[in-house]
Amino acid sequence: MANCLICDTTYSPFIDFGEMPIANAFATKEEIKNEYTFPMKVGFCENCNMVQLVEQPDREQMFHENYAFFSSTSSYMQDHFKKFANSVSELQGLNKNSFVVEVGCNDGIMLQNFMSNNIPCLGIEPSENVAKVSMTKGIEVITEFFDQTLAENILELHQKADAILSANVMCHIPYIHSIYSGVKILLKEDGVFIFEDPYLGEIIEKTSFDQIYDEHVFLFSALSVNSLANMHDLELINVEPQITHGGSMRYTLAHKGIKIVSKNVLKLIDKEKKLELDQEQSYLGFTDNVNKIRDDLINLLNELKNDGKKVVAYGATSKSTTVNNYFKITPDLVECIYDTTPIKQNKFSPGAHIPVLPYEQFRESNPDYVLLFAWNHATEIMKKEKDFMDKNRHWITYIPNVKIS
Ligand code: JHZ
Ligand code: SAH
Repeated sequence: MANCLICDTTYSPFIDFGEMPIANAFATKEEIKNEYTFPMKVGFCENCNMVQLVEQPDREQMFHENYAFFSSTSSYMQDHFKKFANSVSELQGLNKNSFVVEVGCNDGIMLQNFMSNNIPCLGIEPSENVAKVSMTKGIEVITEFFDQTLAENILELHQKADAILSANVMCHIPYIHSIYSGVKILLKEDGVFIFEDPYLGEIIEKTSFDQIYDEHVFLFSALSVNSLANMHDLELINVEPQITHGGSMRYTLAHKGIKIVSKNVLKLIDKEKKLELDQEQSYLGFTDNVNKIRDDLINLLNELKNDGKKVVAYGATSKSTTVNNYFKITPDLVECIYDTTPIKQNKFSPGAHIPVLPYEQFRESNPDYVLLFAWNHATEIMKKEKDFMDKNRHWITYIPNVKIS
């Protein structure tokens, strides 16, 4: 039994992944001797509808000066955040007198667009190495964790915000009540708080279990975000599905009673109730679905190994840490992972210790099969590798089920 991080109700986990390492702790040979692990289990709170990790490592173990995820590694995501920023500017009529705050700005992939339109902005980013990249783009960044106290400090130096934005960050924060309290005091009367995160409905429908790892403490739905917003006198006023990260949802919140609530909100809440995302029993088959993918993938990898085929992987994602460790994929099944991120290269993947090599060596490795860990970027990556992946070379994907193409 565990207590809900949102409403303190007790609940039981519905899936147990066993011991898991830090998803982004790519390690040297020395470092793998002292790898940290934690028991990774996920549960559903029937009272407030939040799906959540039972335990999460301390935030400093995940977000620090050697954080391995740099947002701008995908050109599709660069375009996505440009459109996101433009849509906020239009919605709020932003100009040189406005103020935008982004929580978890990483390398500046979103705020660079406000900078180039002369809209004043501030990034909050505790991971110093990625924050530095933002700063080199001229963005003002506070290298601390956002919470209520920081919101109060920001208000001593700045005006209230017309828009508080965040992408793939809110679902990382167990002390979410302090975030919402901070938003409540930092947001102008007619301001908006807009954030997006992987969407629970998609994760259940596609069995995209690999969205579950240390950083993702919450899997949000309109139901759970609505109930959290109400606890802070905020109102969920819009929901917009996104195709990013395998299926995300963008939530717009405002002070209660100030803005018109879109019909989309009630529609999505109704849909979630029809799908029974508000009932514990809906989550009970999830483990069986994950284990079916595991058995199919492990059987395929063993077959390929016995046939003497060369199998490598593409994209040392955070998600792949769950896949490799829960499925027990070892370097004799997948020789190495190619990735474009320098800080991950020439290190070992967390827990499974598969070598991560520079992307530049991918083609010369001459693989027969390529396991696509960055499946959420499939369109971008498959287009980029189209000339190389000829009829003798195949992609392997595993969400929603194992497929060779
Ligand atoms: P990607 C991270 O998840 C962590 P990850 C975090 N918790 C989160 O929520 C999302 O991001 C936002 C590489 N790559 O985006 C770069 C190539 O090599 O799926 C990355 O290492 N070639 C904050 O880690 C990885 O793949 C390419 O052409 O699961 C992609 O990681 C492309 C496009 C990517 O996020
Ligand atoms: N928004 C980017 C980055 C997501 S990575 C994108 O969508 O690609 C998640 C980021 O959240 C990390 O850079 C991490 O350092 C940051 N983060 C974690 N906790 C935070 C907090 N309390 N306040 C601000 N940023 C935080």
